[in-house]
Amino acid sequence: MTNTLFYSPGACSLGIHIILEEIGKPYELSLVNLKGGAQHQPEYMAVNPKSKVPALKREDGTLLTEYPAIATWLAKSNPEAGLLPTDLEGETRAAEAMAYFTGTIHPYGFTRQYRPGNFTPNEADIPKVVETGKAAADKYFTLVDGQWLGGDWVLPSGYSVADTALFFVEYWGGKRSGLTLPSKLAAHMERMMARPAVRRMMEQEGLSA
Ligand SMILES: N[C@@H](CCC(=O)N[C@@H](CS)C(=O)NCC(=O)O)C(=O)O
Repeated sequence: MTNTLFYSPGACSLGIHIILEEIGKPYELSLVNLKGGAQHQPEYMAVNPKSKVPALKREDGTLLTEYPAIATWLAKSNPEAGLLPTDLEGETRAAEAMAYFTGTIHPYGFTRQYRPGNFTPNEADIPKVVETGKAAADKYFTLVDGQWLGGDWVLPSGYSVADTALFFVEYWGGKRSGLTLPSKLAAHMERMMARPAVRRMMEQEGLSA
């Protein structure tokens, strides 16, 4: 048996898909059509009652959810891939970065834009919620850019799972929402898209560069 990633093309699960490609061991993909509402159908809810992707069904049959947890588990159970620092400070900084990208930028910058109805019961407020999301994403990107430590990757020690989490919000901002990414993040997104693992993920998910 192999690990199975429940994903939807272009959703935040794309970052976990990159990690699986970086590791390079066999895995399976299982499509959850978010646009068609498959996440709320009994078949997927029996797998993941949270109705979200990413979710990873592991070789032992157990399910793991939440991006930072899945990313950390994959990195630590495949140490030869070098996707997470092994020192306490490095691992903690990776957790800090992933928490911000997945727990702040994703919901308050992008879920607001893509699912505004989750944030207001009033139809008339929808355009305002979308605008608030765009402005928030801009502000968060500026903050991350301003705190950039100067290397090619999020952590000074090198490429890690934190880069995959930054990439999915950069991709949404730069390629889907029409935001202008600050220079360091724009360069990071390009660097990510040059990685063979990212190219393979994009091809498999049908995403354009
Ligand atoms: N806290 C979760 C959030 C996952 C999440 O929001 N996934 C989105 C796709 S990017 C989703 O499945 N949305 C479906 C829905 O809200 O109906 C994580 O970090 O993994």
